[in-house]
Amino acid sequence: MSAPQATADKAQLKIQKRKRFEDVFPLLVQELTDYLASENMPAEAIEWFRRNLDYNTPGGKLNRGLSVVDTVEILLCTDATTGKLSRQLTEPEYLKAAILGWCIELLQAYFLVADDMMDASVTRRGHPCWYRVEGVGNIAINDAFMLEAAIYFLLKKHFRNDPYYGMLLELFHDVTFQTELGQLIDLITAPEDSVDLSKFSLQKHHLIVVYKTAFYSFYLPVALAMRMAGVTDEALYKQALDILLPMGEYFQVQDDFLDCYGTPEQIGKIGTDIFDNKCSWNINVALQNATPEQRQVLDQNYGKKDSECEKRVKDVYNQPNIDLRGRFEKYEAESYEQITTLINNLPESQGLRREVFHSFLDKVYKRSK
Ligand code: GPP
Ligand code: MG
Ligand code: MG
Ligand code: MG
Repeated sequence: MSAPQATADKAQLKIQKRKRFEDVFPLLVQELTDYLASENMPAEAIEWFRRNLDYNTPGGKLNRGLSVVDTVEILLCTDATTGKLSRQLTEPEYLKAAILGWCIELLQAYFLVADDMMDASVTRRGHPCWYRVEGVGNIAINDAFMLEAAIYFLLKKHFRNDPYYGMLLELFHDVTFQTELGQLIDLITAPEDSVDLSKFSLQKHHLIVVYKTAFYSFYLPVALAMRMAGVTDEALYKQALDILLPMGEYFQVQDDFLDCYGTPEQIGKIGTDIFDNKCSWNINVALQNATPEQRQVLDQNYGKKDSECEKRVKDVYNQPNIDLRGRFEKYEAESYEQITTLINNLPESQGLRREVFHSFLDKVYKRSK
């Protein structure tokens, strides 16, 4: 097969996988809304919940959800001798993996609805943020809670009789708490009324991003899949964590970079980090390399909720001695190299295959959205 043909086949397979996964979501919406109906909720409430689910859950990249399915497939279907996939997931196996995947997408929806209010964001996935939709406003707070509640409803319905049900609950609870801790540090490091760039550091940034992003976006999909695949050796979870946290940190640095350098058409959202006084990767790298004059510009214009000020900060980012684009490209290449080394050093076992991590890294490397 020619190389272009192989690439085209791979792209086609990706589209099919996404479609199959997306097709599961309406079934879950049906189960959730049926429950409201069985509790005699008014039609208006059922419609509201359906709209909340549909507006906020699908429509993203679905990396987290698809990674659960891919990981379950690799763990359950790889032949121990050849190291190659020797079968496909059965329909019931696929469905369970996809439901776990959608539970992470619901967790993500819950976080994003709330995060957009906290960050005063304007758009998400190319549409107005949910709290900015006509008639929604602060009801979005309750809607976020309901997206979270949907996770536990679905887990109970589909996994209650499985021996690993308790572990799934524990994972969702632990990771939610960790994400909230990350969000807390993210928010209190970015007070609205007092800009003090001397409080920022890459060390602080590392702590924020591991907690607010890496646990739920990278560790959770793989750990859920490992539970479903029957992996009980705790050491393997630790090995997975040691690769997935650096991968999650790399992903959030991309998010920070794209907040400033991605176009709204690409990333589906309008960057707010400079307005919001965020301890982002960009500002930390700029602070490390700024001349005293540039530092003064940053001190006077960062976190000001003003487009002119934001532009002055971006101008500093683009100065040749700071060159954020260039530094990001270097960071991206080095991170990829480091994470690949971590993956290749992993002792291959039936419970944890290198392909799980290669496949996840492939989904996010050099992303532009
Ligand atoms: C991403 O930060 C982090 C989250 C979405 C976690 C939110 C956690 C809560 C407990 C609500 P971000 O603000 O940089 O994301 P984005 O750029 O997508 O707004
Ligand atoms: Mg945000
Ligand atoms: Mg945020
Ligand atoms: Mg961001």
